[in-house]
Amino acid sequence: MPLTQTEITELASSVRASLTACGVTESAYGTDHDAFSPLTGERLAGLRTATNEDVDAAIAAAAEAFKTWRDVPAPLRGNVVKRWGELLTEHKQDLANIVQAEAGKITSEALGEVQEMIDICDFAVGQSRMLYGKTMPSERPGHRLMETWHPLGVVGIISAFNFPVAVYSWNTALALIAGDTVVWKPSGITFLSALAADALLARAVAESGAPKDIHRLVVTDRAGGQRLVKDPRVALVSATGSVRMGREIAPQVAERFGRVILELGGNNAAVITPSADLDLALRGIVFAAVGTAGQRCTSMRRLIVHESVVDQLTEKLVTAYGTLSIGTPLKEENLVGPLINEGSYEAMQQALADAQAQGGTVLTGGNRVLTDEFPEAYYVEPAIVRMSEQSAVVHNETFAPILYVMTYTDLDEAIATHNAVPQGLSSAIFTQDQAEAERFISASGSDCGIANVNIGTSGAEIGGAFGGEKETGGGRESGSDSWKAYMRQATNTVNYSGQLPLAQGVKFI
Ligand code: UN1
Repeated sequence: MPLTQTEITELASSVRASLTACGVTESAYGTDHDAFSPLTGERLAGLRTATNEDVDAAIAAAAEAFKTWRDVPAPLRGNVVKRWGELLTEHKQDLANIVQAEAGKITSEALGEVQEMIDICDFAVGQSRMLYGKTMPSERPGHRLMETWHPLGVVGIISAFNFPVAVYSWNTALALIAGDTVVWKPSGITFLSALAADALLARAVAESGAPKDIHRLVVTDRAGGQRLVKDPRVALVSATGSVRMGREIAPQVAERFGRVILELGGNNAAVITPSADLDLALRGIVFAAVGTAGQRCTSMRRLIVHESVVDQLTEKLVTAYGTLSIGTPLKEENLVGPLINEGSYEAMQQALADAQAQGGTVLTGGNRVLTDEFPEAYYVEPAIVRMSEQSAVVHNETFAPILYVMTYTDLDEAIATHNAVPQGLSSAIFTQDQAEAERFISASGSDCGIANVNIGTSGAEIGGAFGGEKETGGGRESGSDSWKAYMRQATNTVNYSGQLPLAQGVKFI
Protein backbone atom coordinates (compact mmCIF):
# COMPACT_ATOMS: atom_id res chain seq x y z
CA MET A 1 0.00 0.00 0.00
CA PRO A 2 1.25 3.49 -0.76
CA LEU A 3 1.22 4.88 2.77
CA THR A 4 0.91 3.13 6.09
CA GLN A 5 -1.77 4.34 8.45
CA THR A 6 0.72 6.30 10.53
CA GLU A 7 2.19 7.99 7.45
CA ILE A 8 -1.11 9.45 6.28
CA THR A 9 -0.82 13.09 7.23
CA GLU A 10 -3.44 15.75 6.72
CA LEU A 11 -1.61 17.02 3.63
CA ALA A 12 -1.27 13.52 2.16
CA SER A 13 -4.93 12.76 2.70
CA SER A 14 -6.09 16.05 1.22
CA VAL A 15 -3.87 15.48 -1.84
CA ARG A 16 -5.27 11.96 -2.11
CA ALA A 17 -8.82 13.35 -2.03
CA SER A 18 -7.97 15.82 -4.82
CA LEU A 19 -6.36 13.05 -6.88
CA THR A 20 -9.48 10.92 -6.51
CA ALA A 21 -11.70 13.87 -7.45
CA CYS A 22 -9.68 14.32 -10.64
CA GLY A 23 -10.21 10.65 -11.47
CA VAL A 24 -6.90 9.06 -10.47
CA THR A 25 -7.63 5.43 -9.62
CA GLU A 26 -6.05 2.96 -7.19
CA SER A 27 -4.06 1.39 -9.99
CA ALA A 28 -1.73 4.41 -10.01
CA TYR A 29 -0.45 3.66 -6.49
CA GLY A 30 2.26 1.22 -5.56
CA THR A 31 5.71 0.92 -4.13
CA ASP A 32 8.06 1.80 -7.01
CA HIS A 33 8.38 5.51 -6.34
CA ASP A 34 7.66 7.86 -3.45
CA ALA A 35 6.14 11.29 -4.03
CA PHE A 36 7.18 13.95 -1.53
CA SER A 37 6.03 17.45 -0.71
CA PRO A 38 8.56 20.31 -0.66
CA LEU A 39 6.22 22.10 1.76
CA THR A 40 7.25 19.82 4.61
CA GLY A 41 9.41 17.07 3.16
CA GLU A 42 6.68 14.55 3.97
CA ARG A 43 5.82 11.57 1.81
CA LEU A 44 2.55 12.04 -0.06
CA ALA A 45 2.07 8.73 -1.81
CA GLY A 46 3.73 5.66 -3.27
CA LEU A 47 3.34 5.12 -6.99
CA ARG A 48 3.68 2.47 -9.63
CA THR A 49 6.10 3.37 -12.38
CA ALA A 50 6.30 2.32 -16.00
CA THR A 51 8.90 -0.16 -17.19
CA ASN A 52 10.79 0.28 -20.45
CA GLU A 53 8.33 -2.15 -22.01
CA ASP A 54 5.41 -0.02 -20.77
CA VAL A 55 6.98 3.06 -22.38
CA ASP A 56 7.44 1.24 -25.68
CA ALA A 57 3.86 -0.02 -25.50
CA ALA A 58 2.59 3.53 -24.84
CA ILE A 59 4.45 4.82 -27.90
CA ALA A 60 3.06 1.95 -29.99
CA ALA A 61 -0.50 2.64 -28.79
CA ALA A 62 -0.18 6.37 -29.49
CA ALA A 63 1.26 5.63 -32.95
CA GLU A 64 -1.69 3.34 -33.67
CA ALA A 65 -4.24 5.89 -32.41
CA PHE A 66 -2.66 8.51 -34.65
CA LYS A 67 -3.79 6.55 -37.70
CA THR A 68 -7.41 7.22 -36.74
CA TRP A 69 -7.04 10.59 -35.05
CA ARG A 70 -5.35 12.29 -38.01
CA ASP A 71 -8.46 11.78 -40.12
CA VAL A 72 -10.89 13.19 -37.54
CA PRO A 73 -11.81 16.72 -38.69
CA ALA A 74 -9.86 19.29 -36.71
CA PRO A 75 -12.93 21.10 -35.30
CA LEU A 76 -14.15 17.75 -33.93
CA ARG A 77 -10.73 17.11 -32.42
CA GLY A 78 -11.28 20.46 -30.75
CA ASN A 79 -14.25 18.98 -28.87
CA VAL A 80 -11.93 16.82 -26.76
CA VAL A 81 -9.87 19.83 -25.79
CA LYS A 82 -13.02 21.84 -25.12
CA ARG A 83 -14.23 19.18 -22.69
CA TRP A 84 -10.79 19.01 -21.08
CA GLY A 85 -10.93 22.77 -20.50
CA GLU A 86 -14.36 22.39 -18.87
CA LEU A 87 -13.13 19.62 -16.58
CA LEU A 88 -10.06 21.66 -15.67
CA THR A 89 -12.36 24.54 -14.78
CA GLU A 90 -14.52 22.24 -12.64
CA HIS A 91 -11.47 20.75 -10.90
CA LYS A 92 -9.31 23.86 -10.82
CA GLN A 93 -9.05 23.82 -7.05
CA ASP A 94 -8.31 20.08 -6.88
CA LEU A 95 -5.50 20.27 -9.40
CA ALA A 96 -4.12 23.44 -7.81
CA ASN A 97 -4.04 21.65 -4.43
CA ILE A 98 -1.93 18.88 -5.90
CA VAL A 99 0.38 21.31 -7.72
CA GLN A 100 0.77 23.28 -4.52
CA ALA A 101 1.61 20.25 -2.40
CA GLU A 102 4.00 18.83 -4.95
CA ALA A 103 5.67 21.89 -6.53
CA GLY A 104 5.40 24.17 -3.48
CA LYS A 105 3.51 27.03 -5.14
CA ILE A 106 1.53 29.63 -3.26
CA THR A 107 -2.24 29.29 -3.79
CA SER A 108 -2.61 32.11 -6.26
CA GLU A 109 0.23 30.81 -8.43
CA ALA A 110 -1.02 27.22 -8.24
CA LEU A 111 -4.48 28.36 -9.34
CA GLY A 112 -2.83 30.54 -12.00
CA GLU A 113 -1.06 27.52 -13.38
CA VAL A 114 -4.35 25.66 -13.83
CA GLN A 115 -5.88 28.82 -15.33
CA GLU A 116 -3.06 28.77 -17.87
CA MET A 117 -4.21 25.26 -18.85
CA ILE A 118 -7.81 26.42 -19.23
CA ASP A 119 -6.65 29.37 -21.33
CA ILE A 120 -4.63 27.22 -23.72
CA CYS A 121 -7.60 24.86 -24.10
CA ASP A 122 -9.76 27.82 -25.17
CA PHE A 123 -7.04 28.97 -27.53
CA ALA A 124 -6.58 25.51 -29.03
CA VAL A 125 -10.33 25.01 -29.55
CA GLY A 126 -10.43 28.23 -31.56
CA GLN A 127 -7.28 27.24 -33.41
CA SER A 128 -8.89 23.95 -34.42
CA ARG A 129 -10.97 25.92 -36.92
CA MET A 130 -8.00 27.98 -38.09
CA LEU A 131 -5.30 25.59 -39.30
CA TYR A 132 -4.86 27.92 -42.21
CA GLY A 133 -2.71 27.24 -45.25
CA LYS A 134 -1.91 29.86 -47.87
CA THR A 135 -2.72 29.78 -51.55
CA MET A 136 -0.20 31.39 -53.86
CA PRO A 137 -0.58 32.46 -57.46
CA SER A 138 0.92 29.80 -59.72
CA GLU A 139 3.19 30.95 -62.54
CA ARG A 140 1.48 28.43 -64.79
CA PRO A 141 -1.97 28.93 -66.36
CA GLY A 142 -4.71 26.63 -65.10
CA HIS A 143 -2.79 25.69 -61.96
CA ARG A 144 -3.44 26.21 -58.30
CA LEU A 145 -0.58 26.36 -55.80
CA MET A 146 -1.33 26.01 -52.12
CA GLU A 147 -0.15 24.65 -48.81
CA THR A 148 -1.92 22.29 -46.44
CA TRP A 149 -1.11 21.57 -42.79
CA HIS A 150 -1.37 17.92 -41.82
CA PRO A 151 -0.98 16.11 -38.49
CA LEU A 152 2.59 15.14 -37.71
CA GLY A 153 2.48 11.97 -35.59
CA VAL A 154 3.30 11.10 -32.00
CA VAL A 155 4.52 14.01 -29.85
CA GLY A 156 6.74 13.09 -26.89
CA ILE A 157 6.43 15.65 -24.10
CA ILE A 158 9.08 15.94 -21.41
CA SER A 159 8.12 18.46 -18.73
CA ALA A 160 9.75 20.05 -15.70
CA PHE A 161 8.74 20.25 -12.03
CA ASN A 162 8.30 24.02 -11.86
CA PHE A 163 5.29 24.16 -14.17
CA PRO A 164 4.24 20.55 -13.79
CA VAL A 165 1.00 20.82 -15.75
CA ALA A 166 0.76 24.15 -17.64
CA VAL A 167 3.64 23.67 -20.07
CA TYR A 168 2.49 20.11 -20.76
CA SER A 169 -0.99 21.44 -21.50
CA TRP A 170 0.33 23.98 -24.02
CA ASN A 171 1.85 21.08 -25.91
CA THR A 172 -1.02 18.67 -25.47
CA ALA A 173 -3.87 21.02 -26.35
CA LEU A 174 -2.17 22.11 -29.58
CA ALA A 175 -0.93 18.63 -30.48
CA LEU A 176 -4.41 17.15 -30.09
CA ILE A 177 -6.18 19.74 -32.23
CA ALA A 178 -3.35 19.37 -34.77
CA GLY A 179 -4.25 15.68 -35.06
CA ASP A 180 -1.23 14.35 -33.22
CA THR A 181 -1.20 11.93 -30.33
CA VAL A 182 0.93 12.48 -27.22
CA VAL A 183 3.10 10.48 -24.85
CA TRP A 184 4.02 12.45 -21.72
CA LYS A 185 7.02 11.90 -19.48
CA PRO A 186 6.62 14.34 -16.58
CA SER A 187 9.31 15.31 -14.08
CA GLY A 188 9.89 12.64 -11.45
CA ILE A 189 9.30 15.31 -8.81
CA THR A 190 5.71 15.98 -9.88
CA PHE A 191 4.14 12.68 -10.86
CA LEU A 192 0.98 13.30 -8.81
CA SER A 193 0.16 16.52 -10.67
CA ALA A 194 0.73 14.63 -13.91
CA LEU A 195 -1.58 11.79 -12.90
CA ALA A 196 -4.36 14.25 -12.07
CA ALA A 197 -4.02 16.31 -15.27
CA ASP A 198 -3.91 13.15 -17.37
CA ALA A 199 -6.91 11.63 -15.57
CA LEU A 200 -8.98 14.71 -16.44
CA LEU A 201 -7.89 14.41 -20.06
CA ALA A 202 -8.82 10.72 -20.02
CA ARG A 203 -12.34 11.70 -18.95
CA ALA A 204 -12.57 14.28 -21.73
CA VAL A 205 -11.38 11.73 -24.26
CA ALA A 206 -13.84 9.07 -23.07
CA GLU A 207 -16.79 11.45 -22.99
CA SER A 208 -15.97 12.74 -26.47
CA GLY A 209 -15.69 9.24 -27.92
CA ALA A 210 -12.15 9.88 -29.22
CA PRO A 211 -9.65 7.00 -29.46
CA LYS A 212 -8.44 6.38 -25.91
CA ASP A 213 -4.75 6.17 -26.82
CA ILE A 214 -4.46 9.68 -28.26
CA HIS A 215 -2.78 10.49 -24.93
CA ARG A 216 -0.53 8.34 -22.79
CA LEU A 217 1.19 9.25 -19.55
CA VAL A 218 4.36 7.37 -18.68
CA VAL A 219 5.31 7.63 -15.01
CA THR A 220 8.91 6.79 -15.61
CA ASP A 221 12.48 7.82 -14.91
CA ARG A 222 15.15 9.32 -17.12
CA ALA A 223 15.85 6.00 -18.85
CA GLY A 224 12.16 5.78 -19.77
CA GLY A 225 12.32 9.32 -21.14
CA GLN A 226 15.31 8.28 -23.22
CA ARG A 227 13.14 5.74 -25.00
CA LEU A 228 10.82 8.53 -26.12
CA VAL A 229 13.78 10.54 -27.35
CA LYS A 230 15.25 7.70 -29.36
CA ASP A 231 12.11 6.12 -30.77
CA PRO A 232 11.63 6.94 -34.47
CA ARG A 233 7.86 6.68 -34.02
CA VAL A 234 8.01 9.88 -31.97
CA ALA A 235 7.90 12.59 -34.65
CA LEU A 236 8.41 15.53 -32.29
CA VAL A 237 10.04 15.72 -28.88
CA SER A 238 8.98 18.79 -26.94
CA ALA A 239 11.20 19.12 -23.89
CA THR A 240 11.37 21.62 -21.06
CA GLY A 241 14.29 21.52 -18.65
CA SER A 242 17.95 22.25 -18.23
CA VAL A 243 20.46 23.18 -20.92
CA ARG A 244 22.29 19.99 -20.00
CA MET A 245 19.21 17.93 -20.80
CA GLY A 246 18.70 19.79 -24.09
CA ARG A 247 22.30 19.23 -25.11
CA GLU A 248 21.86 15.55 -24.49
CA ILE A 249 18.59 14.97 -26.28
CA ALA A 250 18.80 17.39 -29.25
CA PRO A 251 21.54 15.44 -31.09
CA GLN A 252 19.77 12.16 -30.38
CA VAL A 253 16.56 13.37 -31.97
CA ALA A 254 18.47 15.03 -34.81
CA GLU A 255 20.28 11.80 -35.55
CA ARG A 256 17.01 10.17 -36.48
CA PHE A 257 15.74 13.36 -38.19
CA GLY A 258 13.01 13.86 -35.61
CA ARG A 259 11.85 17.33 -34.64
CA VAL A 260 12.37 19.09 -31.33
CA ILE A 261 10.87 21.98 -29.44
CA LEU A 262 13.30 22.90 -26.68
CA GLU A 263 12.52 25.23 -23.80
CA LEU A 264 15.68 25.24 -21.72
CA GLY A 265 17.33 27.66 -19.32
CA GLY A 266 16.69 31.35 -18.93
CA ASN A 267 18.86 34.06 -17.40
CA ASN A 268 16.35 36.82 -17.59
CA ALA A 269 17.19 40.44 -16.98
CA ALA A 270 15.55 43.82 -16.69
CA VAL A 271 17.18 47.08 -17.73
CA ILE A 272 16.13 49.96 -15.48
CA THR A 273 16.63 53.34 -17.16
CA PRO A 274 16.80 56.79 -15.51
CA SER A 275 13.23 57.63 -16.59
CA ALA A 276 11.73 54.40 -15.18
CA ASP A 277 8.79 54.63 -12.80
CA LEU A 278 10.68 53.03 -9.92
CA ASP A 279 7.61 52.07 -7.91
CA LEU A 280 6.17 50.22 -10.88
CA ALA A 281 9.56 48.67 -11.62
CA LEU A 282 9.84 47.58 -8.00
CA ARG A 283 6.59 45.62 -8.16
CA GLY A 284 7.51 44.09 -11.52
CA ILE A 285 10.94 43.09 -10.29
CA VAL A 286 9.78 41.58 -7.00
CA PHE A 287 7.12 39.42 -8.63
CA ALA A 288 9.50 38.22 -11.34
CA ALA A 289 12.50 37.64 -9.06
CA VAL A 290 10.71 36.19 -6.03
CA GLY A 291 7.53 34.62 -7.47
CA THR A 292 7.55 30.80 -7.43
CA ALA A 293 10.63 31.23 -5.19
CA GLY A 294 12.69 32.13 -8.26
CA GLN A 295 11.94 28.77 -9.86
CA ARG A 296 10.36 29.85 -13.13
CA CYS A 297 12.21 29.60 -16.43
CA THR A 298 11.21 33.25 -16.73
CA SER A 299 12.30 34.32 -13.23
CA MET A 300 14.25 37.56 -13.18
CA ARG A 301 17.86 36.84 -12.29
CA ARG A 302 19.69 40.01 -13.40
CA LEU A 303 19.06 43.72 -13.01
CA ILE A 304 21.00 46.14 -15.18
CA VAL A 305 20.35 49.52 -13.60
CA HIS A 306 21.40 52.99 -14.71
CA GLU A 307 24.02 54.25 -12.28
CA SER A 308 21.91 57.33 -11.47
CA VAL A 309 19.06 55.27 -9.98
CA VAL A 310 20.79 52.17 -8.66
CA ASP A 311 21.10 53.27 -5.04
CA GLN A 312 17.51 54.44 -4.86
CA LEU A 313 16.21 51.25 -6.48
CA THR A 314 18.28 48.82 -4.44
CA GLU A 315 17.21 50.55 -1.24
CA LYS A 316 13.56 50.13 -2.23
CA LEU A 317 14.19 46.51 -3.20
CA VAL A 318 15.94 45.64 0.04
CA THR A 319 13.04 47.19 1.97
CA ALA A 320 10.48 45.30 -0.10
CA TYR A 321 12.37 42.00 0.33
CA GLY A 322 12.31 42.62 4.07
CA THR A 323 8.51 42.60 4.06
CA LEU A 324 8.09 39.32 2.15
CA SER A 325 6.38 36.62 4.15
CA ILE A 326 8.26 33.35 3.71
CA GLY A 327 6.61 30.13 4.75
CA THR A 328 4.21 27.37 3.94
CA PRO A 329 2.01 28.23 0.95
CA LEU A 330 -0.83 26.54 2.83
CA LYS A 331 -1.15 29.86 4.69
CA GLU A 332 -2.59 32.52 2.42
CA GLU A 333 -0.40 35.32 3.79
CA ASN A 334 2.83 33.72 2.62
CA LEU A 335 4.24 34.90 -0.70
CA VAL A 336 7.43 32.85 -0.79
CA GLY A 337 7.18 29.08 -0.65
CA PRO A 338 10.00 26.55 -0.44
CA LEU A 339 12.69 25.55 -2.88
CA ILE A 340 11.92 22.22 -4.48
CA ASN A 341 14.61 20.24 -2.64
CA GLU A 342 17.95 20.14 -0.89
CA GLY A 343 19.85 20.13 -4.19
CA SER A 344 18.28 23.48 -5.09
CA TYR A 345 19.21 24.90 -1.74
CA GLU A 346 22.80 23.75 -2.12
CA ALA A 347 23.01 25.21 -5.63
CA MET A 348 21.76 28.51 -4.26
CA GLN A 349 24.35 28.54 -1.46
CA GLN A 350 27.10 27.68 -3.92
CA ALA A 351 26.06 30.49 -6.28
CA LEU A 352 26.03 32.98 -3.39
CA ALA A 353 29.49 31.87 -2.30
CA ASP A 354 30.77 32.11 -5.89
CA ALA A 355 29.21 35.55 -6.30
CA GLN A 356 30.98 36.81 -3.19
CA ALA A 357 34.27 35.29 -4.34
CA GLN A 358 33.77 37.11 -7.65
CA GLY A 359 33.40 40.51 -6.02
CA GLY A 360 29.69 40.49 -5.18
CA THR A 361 28.09 41.85 -2.02
CA VAL A 362 24.95 40.24 -0.63
CA LEU A 363 22.58 43.14 0.13
CA THR A 364 19.88 40.94 1.63
CA GLY A 365 18.76 37.34 1.97
CA GLY A 366 20.24 33.96 1.18
CA ASN A 367 19.64 32.30 4.54
CA ARG A 368 17.63 29.18 5.13
CA VAL A 369 14.70 29.78 7.47
CA LEU A 370 12.05 27.77 9.34
CA THR A 371 14.45 24.87 9.88
CA ASP A 372 12.95 24.03 13.29
CA GLU A 373 9.43 23.88 11.98
CA PHE A 374 10.34 22.17 8.67
CA PRO A 375 13.68 20.39 9.05
CA GLU A 376 13.12 18.53 5.79
CA ALA A 377 11.94 21.46 3.68
CA TYR A 378 14.04 24.26 2.19
CA TYR A 379 12.65 27.71 2.77
CA VAL A 380 15.07 30.53 1.94
CA GLU A 381 15.19 34.29 2.09
CA PRO A 382 15.32 35.60 -1.50
CA ALA A 383 18.69 37.25 -2.10
CA ILE A 384 19.88 40.41 -3.81
CA VAL A 385 23.56 40.56 -4.71
CA ARG A 386 25.30 43.69 -5.94
CA MET A 387 27.92 42.76 -8.53
CA SER A 388 30.72 44.99 -9.77
CA GLU A 389 30.62 43.17 -13.10
CA GLN A 390 28.75 40.39 -14.87
CA SER A 391 31.08 37.68 -13.62
CA ALA A 392 31.01 33.94 -14.34
CA VAL A 393 28.34 33.06 -11.76
CA VAL A 394 25.95 35.62 -13.28
CA HIS A 395 26.20 33.80 -16.60
CA ASN A 396 24.67 30.67 -15.06
CA GLU A 397 21.03 30.00 -14.36
CA THR A 398 20.71 29.09 -10.68
CA PHE A 399 17.14 27.89 -10.13
CA ALA A 400 16.59 29.85 -6.91
CA PRO A 401 15.69 33.41 -5.90
CA ILE A 402 18.96 35.27 -6.44
CA LEU A 403 18.87 38.66 -8.14
CA TYR A 404 22.21 40.06 -9.31
CA VAL A 405 22.35 43.84 -9.63
CA MET A 406 24.75 45.52 -12.03
CA THR A 407 25.00 49.10 -13.32
CA TYR A 408 25.36 50.78 -16.69
CA THR A 409 26.12 54.22 -18.05
CA ASP A 410 24.62 54.22 -21.55
CA LEU A 411 21.93 52.09 -23.13
CA ASP A 412 24.21 50.45 -25.71
CA GLU A 413 26.34 49.18 -22.87
CA ALA A 414 23.24 47.96 -21.01
CA ILE A 415 22.03 46.03 -24.06
CA ALA A 416 25.49 44.54 -24.60
CA THR A 417 25.59 43.37 -20.97
CA HIS A 418 22.04 42.11 -21.30
CA ASN A 419 22.86 39.99 -24.34
CA ALA A 420 26.23 38.73 -23.08
CA VAL A 421 24.85 35.62 -21.35
CA PRO A 422 24.39 32.31 -23.17
CA GLN A 423 20.63 32.07 -22.52
CA GLY A 424 17.91 34.02 -24.35
CA LEU A 425 14.45 33.46 -22.90
CA SER A 426 12.89 36.58 -21.39
CA SER A 427 13.81 40.21 -20.86
CA ALA A 428 12.37 43.57 -19.87
CA ILE A 429 13.07 47.27 -19.90
CA PHE A 430 11.53 49.76 -17.50
CA THR A 431 11.50 53.21 -19.09
CA GLN A 432 9.20 56.11 -19.90
CA ASP A 433 11.31 57.05 -22.88
CA GLN A 434 9.68 55.65 -26.00
CA ALA A 435 12.89 55.64 -28.01
CA GLU A 436 14.62 53.54 -25.36
CA ALA A 437 11.71 51.12 -25.25
CA GLU A 438 11.70 50.76 -29.03
CA ARG A 439 15.46 50.31 -29.14
CA PHE A 440 15.24 47.51 -26.56
CA ILE A 441 12.64 45.55 -28.53
CA SER A 442 14.26 46.25 -31.92
CA ALA A 443 16.44 43.90 -33.98
CA SER A 444 19.57 45.20 -32.27
CA GLY A 445 18.02 45.25 -28.80
CA SER A 446 17.24 42.30 -26.53
CA ASP A 447 18.17 38.98 -28.15
CA CYS A 448 15.52 37.06 -26.21
CA GLY A 449 12.34 35.32 -27.37
CA ILE A 450 10.38 37.53 -24.98
CA ALA A 451 11.13 41.26 -24.65
CA ASN A 452 8.81 43.32 -22.47
CA VAL A 453 8.35 47.00 -21.70
CA ASN A 454 7.36 48.13 -18.22
CA ILE A 455 6.48 44.67 -16.99
CA GLY A 456 8.71 41.96 -15.57
CA THR A 457 10.15 38.93 -17.31
CA SER A 458 7.73 36.29 -16.00
CA GLY A 459 4.03 35.65 -16.12
CA ALA A 460 3.50 35.59 -19.89
CA GLU A 461 0.01 35.14 -21.28
CA ILE A 462 -0.66 32.07 -23.43
CA GLY A 463 -1.68 34.08 -26.51
CA GLY A 464 1.89 34.88 -27.57
CA ALA A 465 4.56 32.39 -28.61
CA PHE A 466 6.68 31.31 -25.64
CA GLY A 467 10.34 30.35 -25.92
CA GLY A 468 13.80 31.73 -26.46
CA GLU A 469 17.05 31.80 -28.34
CA LYS A 470 20.62 30.60 -27.88
CA GLU A 471 20.95 28.05 -25.06
CA THR A 472 17.23 28.39 -24.35
CA GLY A 473 16.86 26.10 -27.34
CA GLY A 474 14.94 28.07 -29.98
CA GLY A 475 11.55 26.35 -29.54
CA ARG A 476 8.24 28.16 -29.47
CA GLU A 477 5.18 26.85 -27.64
CA SER A 478 1.75 28.10 -26.65
CA GLY A 479 0.12 30.92 -28.67
CA SER A 480 0.57 32.80 -31.95
CA ASP A 481 1.46 30.34 -34.71
CA SER A 482 3.27 27.81 -32.50
CA TRP A 483 0.69 25.25 -33.65
CA LYS A 484 2.64 24.91 -36.89
CA ALA A 485 5.44 23.09 -35.06
CA TYR A 486 2.99 20.27 -34.35
CA MET A 487 2.04 19.80 -38.00
CA ARG A 488 3.69 19.00 -41.31
CA GLN A 489 3.35 21.35 -44.22
CA ALA A 490 2.49 19.98 -47.65
CA THR A 491 2.70 22.05 -50.82
CA ASN A 492 0.11 21.13 -53.43
CA THR A 493 0.18 22.09 -57.11
CA VAL A 494 -3.13 21.29 -58.80
CA ASN A 495 -3.24 21.36 -62.59
CA TYR A 496 -6.69 21.88 -64.11
CA SER A 497 -5.42 23.12 -67.49
CA GLY A 498 -5.39 19.87 -69.43
CA GLN A 499 -1.89 20.89 -70.58
CA LEU A 500 1.41 20.16 -68.92
CA PRO A 501 3.40 23.41 -68.87
CA LEU A 502 6.60 23.06 -66.82
CA ALA A 503 7.76 25.62 -64.29
CA GLN A 504 10.74 27.84 -65.04
CA GLY A 505 9.89 27.53 -68.76
CA VAL A 506 11.54 24.12 -69.00
CA LYS A 507 10.68 22.18 -72.18
CA PHE A 508 10.55 18.37 -72.16
CA ILE A 509 8.38 15.76 -73.86
C1 UN1 B 1 8.27 28.01 -17.23
O1 UN1 B 1 8.78 28.51 -16.24
O2 UN1 B 1 8.75 27.00 -17.78
O3 UN1 B 1 5.64 33.17 -18.27
C2 UN1 B 1 7.00 28.48 -17.83
C3 UN1 B 1 5.56 32.52 -17.22
C4 UN1 B 1 4.57 31.37 -17.21
C5 UN1 B 1 5.17 30.14 -17.81
C6 UN1 B 1 6.52 29.78 -17.27
N1 UN1 B 1 3.41 31.76 -17.95
O4 UN1 B 1 6.20 32.76 -16.22
